[in-house]
Order: sequence, then structure tokens, then C-alpha cells
Amino acid sequence: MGDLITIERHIIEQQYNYPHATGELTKLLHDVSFAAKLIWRQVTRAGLVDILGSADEINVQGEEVKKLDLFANEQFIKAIGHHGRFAVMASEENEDIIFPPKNKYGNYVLLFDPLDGSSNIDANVSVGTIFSIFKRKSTSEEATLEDCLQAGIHQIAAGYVIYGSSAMLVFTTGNGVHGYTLDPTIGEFLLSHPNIKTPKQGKIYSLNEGNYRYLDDGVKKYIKYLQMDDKETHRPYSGRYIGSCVADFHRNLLYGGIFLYPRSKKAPEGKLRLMYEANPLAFICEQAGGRASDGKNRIMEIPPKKLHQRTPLFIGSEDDVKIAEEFEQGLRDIELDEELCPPNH
Ligand code: P6P
Repeated sequence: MGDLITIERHIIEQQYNYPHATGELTKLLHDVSFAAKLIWRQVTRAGLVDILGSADEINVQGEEVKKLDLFANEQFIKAIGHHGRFAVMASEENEDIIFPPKNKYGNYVLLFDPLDGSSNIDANVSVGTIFSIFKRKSTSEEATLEDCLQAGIHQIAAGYVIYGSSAMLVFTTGNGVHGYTLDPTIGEFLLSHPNIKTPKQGKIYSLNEGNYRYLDDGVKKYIKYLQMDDKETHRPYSGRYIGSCVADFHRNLLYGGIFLYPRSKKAPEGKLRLMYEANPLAFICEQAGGRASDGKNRIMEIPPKKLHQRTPLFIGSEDDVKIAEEFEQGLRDIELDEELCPPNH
């Protein structure tokens, strides 16, 4: 059996690599991984325990909240902050910021989406938890909303847990991306994917093509471009879309490719949230050598104005995202009705 390297041991062994690791970071990540284990326990029992189905509530996003959403949100809030390290938290499920116990002593800020992709829960499709950690900026006794509205470049850590065939925690603190797989027999996340690097170019594209008619011409042309036959550039790409951004992102991170949730006539700002999905995934993607933008601007430099602000998202392999941006910005063009197999190619 290979060396069993837990998250804690991995961080301590690389202490000099972790700019914020005064031991605090290890404890912050311990809390997050503890909350993730509680969620994993319920997610894996979802088919057995009466937590399926709707909680008949609508969250701040105007989306129907499944019972497991509520449970995950409660677990995260309860499991975090008894040490007083987090001064303030914000959840994708809650309208306003949340003050954990003993928050007045906290130096850190936690933003999280407790269970993303929850519309897939009843179909046993992979769902995920996404989180972002910032350092507190305010000096007032109580932390403020502004502490939560920091641009993605100020994240000191970000990660996600994907609840799939196994539970895997993937995170970065700005020194590479590492993946830890939960060993349920010992209840520990063990290092399984050290220093993840995403391919510079992939062969997969992920978006909801049901929205095709509502998309900008630039994105329509990009999709058409990907569907053309050109061996040199690995086209046509394969379309893969799960409808759970953690699962779609994770697959593309490992295999290469691009995930897009662009703006459309149905979602003029895009659908995904800047603070709870785009920023943490962008930090991980860039640390793995990939690229993340809204089609033009680097995601991590977008100045947040609202806690639940949405953004278009182009994220994945660097070369794929760059080409998608060129189509989105009209720097590349093809005729929309161009043959998929042009005679002269
Ligand atoms: P659509 C899940 O609800 C989510 O927020 C993301 O995880 C996912 O990528 C997206 O919405 C799917 O949205 O419109 O394709 O169903």
C-alpha cells in the first residue's frame, strides 16, 4: 500500500510552499473537509434516507431547493467556525452573510456553494461542494459584506468536493492543485492526485446546447468551429455535458477541454455565480495551467458588486478558452451555415 498522505500531512510537508500556512490554513481546510464528509455521508445515502425530493423552498437564486441542499448548507454552517477563525461566511443558499460562532476573532472569510448541481440529486448524478477562502480586510469589530466581495485574485485557497464514484477534494492555495480521495474506511481524504495540470488543449466541449438559439453569434460560431472535421486540431470535439458544473469542470480539468456557460438571451449575465462557482473554479483552473474568463475579462479580476452576482464563464484548457474568446470577441469568424466538412480543408 502506498504512503497514506492526509491533507494535513501534505500541507505540513510543504509548509514552506503555503504562504498562509501558519497552521491556520490546515485548520481551515480541516473544517471544510469535515463538513464535506458529513455531506458525503448523506449524499451516498440519498437513495436510502428520506432526504430526496424538494424541500418546497425557493432559494435566493429563485431555484427550487432540494432537501439535501438544505442539509448540506446546515452542515457546512454548523461544522465551520467553532474555532473562531472565520470572521464571516456567505453561502449560495443564503441571501445575506453569516456570522459563525466566535467570529469577532476571525481573520478569514469563507464563501461556499454547499451542494452545486443539486437538480441532479434524484438521478444519482455527481454533485459537488465549492468553496473559496479569503483573508479578512476590514478592521471593524464585526466583519462586513465588503470582506466577502473581494476579487478572485485575493483568494488564499479555493476548492471543491465532488461526490461521485468516490468523494474527492480538489483544492489550491496558490501553489499548484492537489486532489485527495476520501477513504471511507478511515474517514480521511488521502492524496491521490498530486500537482494536477490540465492539458493545454483538449477534445471536449461542455455547454447546454439546448440554449443554442439564445446564444451570441460568436459562441454559435465557436460551437460550429468545434464540430468541423480537422484532424490537426482534434476536431470535431466530443460534446460532454452533465449539468453539474463541478462534475463537468472536474472531468475537463483532468482530460482537457472547455466548459462554457455564456451569456444568452435567457441569461444576459450568464447563469453561474461569480463568488460561489466562477472564482474558486478559476483559481483552481489557472493553478493547473488553464484559463478562465467571461469571454473577455479574466474571471479572477472581475470586481464583485453583489454577493450573488452572475457571470458568463469560459473555463478550461488554455488554448481552447483563448479560441473561444476570439470567437466571442469577433476576432475569429466562420459562416454559421458553413459546411461542417468544407471541401478544401
Ligand atoms: P443548465 C446546477 O444547477 C448549475 O448551477 C451548475 O452546476 C450547472 O453547470 C448549471 O447549473 C446547469 O445549468 O441551465 O444547463 O441546466
